[in-house]
Amino acid sequence: MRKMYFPKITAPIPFEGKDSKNPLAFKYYDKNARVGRKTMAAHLRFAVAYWHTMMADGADMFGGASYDRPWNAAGDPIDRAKHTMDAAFEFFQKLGVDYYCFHDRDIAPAGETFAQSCKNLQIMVDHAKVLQKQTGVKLLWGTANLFGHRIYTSGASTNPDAHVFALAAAQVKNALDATQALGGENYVFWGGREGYESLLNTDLKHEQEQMARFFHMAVEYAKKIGFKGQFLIEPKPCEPTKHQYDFDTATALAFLRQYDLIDYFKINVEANHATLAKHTFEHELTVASAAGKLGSVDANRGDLLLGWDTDQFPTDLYNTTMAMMIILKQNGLGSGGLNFDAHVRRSSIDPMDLFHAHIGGMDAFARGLLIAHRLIQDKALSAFIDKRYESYRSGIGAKIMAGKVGFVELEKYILEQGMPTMKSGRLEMLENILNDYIR
Ligand code: XUL
Ligand code: CO
Repeated sequence: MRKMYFPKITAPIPFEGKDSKNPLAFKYYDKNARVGRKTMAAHLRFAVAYWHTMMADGADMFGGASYDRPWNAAGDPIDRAKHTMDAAFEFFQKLGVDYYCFHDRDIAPAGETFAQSCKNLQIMVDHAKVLQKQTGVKLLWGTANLFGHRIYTSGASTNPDAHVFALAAAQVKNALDATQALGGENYVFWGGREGYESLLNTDLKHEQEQMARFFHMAVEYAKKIGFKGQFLIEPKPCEPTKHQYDFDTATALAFLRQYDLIDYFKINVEANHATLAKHTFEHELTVASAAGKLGSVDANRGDLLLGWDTDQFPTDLYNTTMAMMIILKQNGLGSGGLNFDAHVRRSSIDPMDLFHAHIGGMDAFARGLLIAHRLIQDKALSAFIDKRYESYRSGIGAKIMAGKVGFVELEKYILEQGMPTMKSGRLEMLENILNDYIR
């Protein structure tokens, strides 16, 4: 019989409703309950992030590993990877999530040579195939770790050395093969070291052209192997690199348009990356959605008092409500989902904390979904916004929107009509309405 890694959980986490006091039960996430036309599971499409949940050890800049992780015992690296994956699928099943996400180097250890790394990945893809079949858990997205190995210190596709560019290409080729073999529904590019530290040693234009060339190669290769998943760019302004090229959603969209890549990519918005870019989570979601490019979400949060990517589990109902309003308004995330790119704190050493963390995140989003659904149904906020812009639906506003007037006609209009009258933005009233729905 296979070893159990979470023996204290003997059945999948149940839904017990909002009056339950059981910390190991969902209070809001009722997988098969319908909200509008879809089940909660279909709206939310939760995924577990393999790197944080299975691989993180609690280390920080000032100290080594702190977590107890029974699957991470010493021994042969492939055996350890298999134990880790067995533990992962036990966790997915017991938690009741349908998806997971990984980097190539999370699921399979790097070898002494590139060829060995590829072999290791193949072994672990075969292992994952069996576990996916046994459990029904699916791959939301795969990606390649192009930032951990020291060779990528000065970037992967943006590296000044073409030899490193080639290595990154070879690695992504294999990661794409792995994602396809496992039926991955998306493939993510997060360019942690695709940026620069100083212009004293950097040709910025050259690096951006390299990056675009790299993405075109990925598109070509996906076509060649018949990969139908969605390509996603995950913006972040900095960390580890000082100036990251995919700073935020607007920057990434402009890059994609400039280099004729816009048709092949959507955006994976991460909450903590948004706040690092001095945006709100909902700003980034809205910018992506307005462009028809919101593809998926890395669901987490930062810490107001800490200026870095703390990747905490999402618990803030304002954030999850706003996020779900944007997602509902665009009719869902398509092949994307809500991936908990989040880790427990250094002091949360017990594997059981992984359940508490994910239950909290899932309930926070389920609650956000329910609140957002009611807000939308009641037009509680949208009626105000609709009215705020009503002047564009008739008279001079309709003419502006139809392109029928220019500066000359508008000057004439003002000379005839005089000064506009001001209207209140009513933000305090709207905040109160939001609070009425959140309570
Ligand atoms: C890093 C980050 C990554 C990406 C995948 O900040 O978010 O884990 O999600 O490479
Ligand atoms: Co992320």
